[in-house]
Amino acid sequence: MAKPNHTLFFVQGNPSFAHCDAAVLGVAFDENTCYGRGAAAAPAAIMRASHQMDIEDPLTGKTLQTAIHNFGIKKPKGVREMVKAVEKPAQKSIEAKKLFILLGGDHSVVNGLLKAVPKDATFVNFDAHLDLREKWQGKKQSHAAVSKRIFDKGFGQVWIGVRDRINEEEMQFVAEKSLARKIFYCPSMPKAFYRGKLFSKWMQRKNVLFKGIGKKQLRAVLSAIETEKVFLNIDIDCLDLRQGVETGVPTPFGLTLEDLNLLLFEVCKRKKVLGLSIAELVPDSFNRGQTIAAMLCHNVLCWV
Ligand SMILES: [Mn+2]
Repeated sequence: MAKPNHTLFFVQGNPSFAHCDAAVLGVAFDENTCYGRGAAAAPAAIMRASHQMDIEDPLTGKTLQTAIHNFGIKKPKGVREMVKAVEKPAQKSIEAKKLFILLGGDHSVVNGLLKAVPKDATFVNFDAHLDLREKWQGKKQSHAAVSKRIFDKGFGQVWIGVRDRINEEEMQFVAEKSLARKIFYCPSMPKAFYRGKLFSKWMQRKNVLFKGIGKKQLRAVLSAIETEKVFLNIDIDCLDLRQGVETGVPTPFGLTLEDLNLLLFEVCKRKKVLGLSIAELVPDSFNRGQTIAAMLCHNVLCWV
């Protein structure tokens, strides 16, 4: 159950599900990581950090009025229990047309969404990684294979923030399934990027995102999302490390906070957002990453 400090934005109370506009579930689970641990502590840290924020929409100046039901923070033992813990609250929220906020945990928590999200929705993945491996370290439900699981279920996907180092297995899959136009890169050296042998073969030049995303790039991203309904799937490692977030698989370069915000704003404005997941955040002792994550939740709540 939600404890007083385990609520999103509101210190007291927990609005009943029937009377809420959105619902949040925390999943303290990081068993599926392959490098840095600590994401299990993120849900509580993000909720705590949210209490320190001014809850005003930066664009309208209005205070956030959304009633958010809290499903609490689950501590599942093992993948199967984790998937089950996510499935019911996700299904209940999405069916009742309430924005579902899932706070991981490692990225594998998204496996719990696959039954709940309707098939006519696109997963908009903000991630440094494609996560398109068939399995990783022998696990099909690894955080490094989560996009492949989404693909297997037949969902559309778009990736934003993917970096230079992508393995050949994933690239071949991208070519086979003609996914190149769905992937937007944040390479370390955008102009030199295409001289690299591996990349010139697979990728689309117009999909390289430069800092300070312009109208043209924004249009390309939006047109790659082919459905009205979307689920926003944020792996916090989409952000450039210099933005101050700690994460399980740190990857230099990536999206700035400004660009991530802009992309979220445009998607919220133009699409029907069913929910939002934030995964792979490792809370830091200065509360930077968890405050950024709380802000992202807040912004999406304001903009949908
Ligand atoms: Mn990632």
